Amino acid sequence: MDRRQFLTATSAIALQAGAHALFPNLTEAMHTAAKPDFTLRIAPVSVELAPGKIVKTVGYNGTVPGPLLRMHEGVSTMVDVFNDTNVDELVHWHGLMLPAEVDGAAEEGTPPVPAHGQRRYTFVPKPAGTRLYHTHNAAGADLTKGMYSGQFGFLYIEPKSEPGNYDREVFLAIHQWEPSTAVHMGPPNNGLEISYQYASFNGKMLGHGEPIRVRTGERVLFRLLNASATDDLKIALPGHQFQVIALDGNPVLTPRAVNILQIGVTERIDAIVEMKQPGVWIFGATGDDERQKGMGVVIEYAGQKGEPQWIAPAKEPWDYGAFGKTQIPPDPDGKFELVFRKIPGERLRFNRWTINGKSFPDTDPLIVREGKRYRMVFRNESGDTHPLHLHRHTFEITNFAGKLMGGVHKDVVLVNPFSTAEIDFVANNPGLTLFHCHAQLHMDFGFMNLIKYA
Ligand SMILES: [Cu+2]
Repeated sequence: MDRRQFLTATSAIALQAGAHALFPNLTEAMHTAAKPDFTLRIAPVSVELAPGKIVKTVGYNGTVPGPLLRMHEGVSTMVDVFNDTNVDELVHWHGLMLPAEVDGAAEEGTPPVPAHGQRRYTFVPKPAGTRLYHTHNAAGADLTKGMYSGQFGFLYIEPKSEPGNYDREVFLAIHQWEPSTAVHMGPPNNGLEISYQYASFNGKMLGHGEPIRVRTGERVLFRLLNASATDDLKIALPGHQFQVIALDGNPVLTPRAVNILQIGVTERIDAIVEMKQPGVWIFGATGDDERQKGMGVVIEYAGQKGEPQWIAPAKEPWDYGAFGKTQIPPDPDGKFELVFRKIPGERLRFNRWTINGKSFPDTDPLIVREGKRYRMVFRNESGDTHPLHLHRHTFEITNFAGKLMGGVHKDVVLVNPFSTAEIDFVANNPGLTLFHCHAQLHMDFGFMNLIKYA
């Protein structure tokens, strides 16, 4: 470095230092303005489900589930997403009422987070409650992608005030791992189905994570998420009841105690459990096979020891109507009758799915007018259950399996085999709106449609 270069360098440093000294608040303000509230990094991750059982997948910030994002209702929030993978990604903010440009579905026009690139999502989170974020990529026949991967996490939107009638909250996300195609299920000419090798609560197989340690008399609020790519689940905690207070994060009209929780893909259940049966228990899937694959977590009371106990609960039907009220819903302004059918083994040996005889993207979009109330009538003419999800809007279940009801507001409804469900929603968030079956295997093979505002 000659003398001239030296002077230039030192004066630049002096200038920088001087600016900091003169305008400390300004530089700090500039820094803060650019600083995101959250950063998510999509990257390969190894998940140790149990000693020696390591699954390689893609997740957020090196953990599965991804970090719990706590946002505040109505407060503008910035999330920087970095994508360290070789494929364009999409982060969908599930259960939020967002503009289509940030909702996180390519079909609605949200731009992707480019491979080895980044993108900032800025939005005002609402409504309050237990939400989630997850990839909205299709997987198709590639069982490492989409929701088969570890790309999911809780997003909790704090309400402006919360009654908080519990001692503590525990977030639990359930996932299934190592999918493979299986031909043994369903009718003889059925397309390929999926079966899994392992399952986990919060990334650990039953018996391999830390137990949830509780004290007698404690009221624990479980916020549960089914983050399986394809399967609806039933879970129980022997000797205890679940006081269900919210479904899909929205408080229910009639909180009610049940012994078994049924939870469809991406559904959430908020339920309080009063700890009054001292012991060491398995909180897990009612199916023996699923528990053996790891679907569960140990609940350990203070001072109690021994093998975790499982007692099979008596069968109990799941009925959304139990958490609402019987009512004749007001007539909607418009009605869409939608029939769901399966065409066996037509897409890459997987089943093709149709809505009124057509598969996405060859479906006719549903046209709505802002401010009007619409009813969607789901007729499931297949032997599978379907978790129907509506983006960017909340709906009310107005008929479940032929019974009129109200008071239950959700963003996913699990429709039973050869059964029906009806939902009402108000078209109050203009922009392209996707609705689809949330089972990855169904949405990727035609079970999807768009709602357009006139
Ligand atoms: Cu489905």
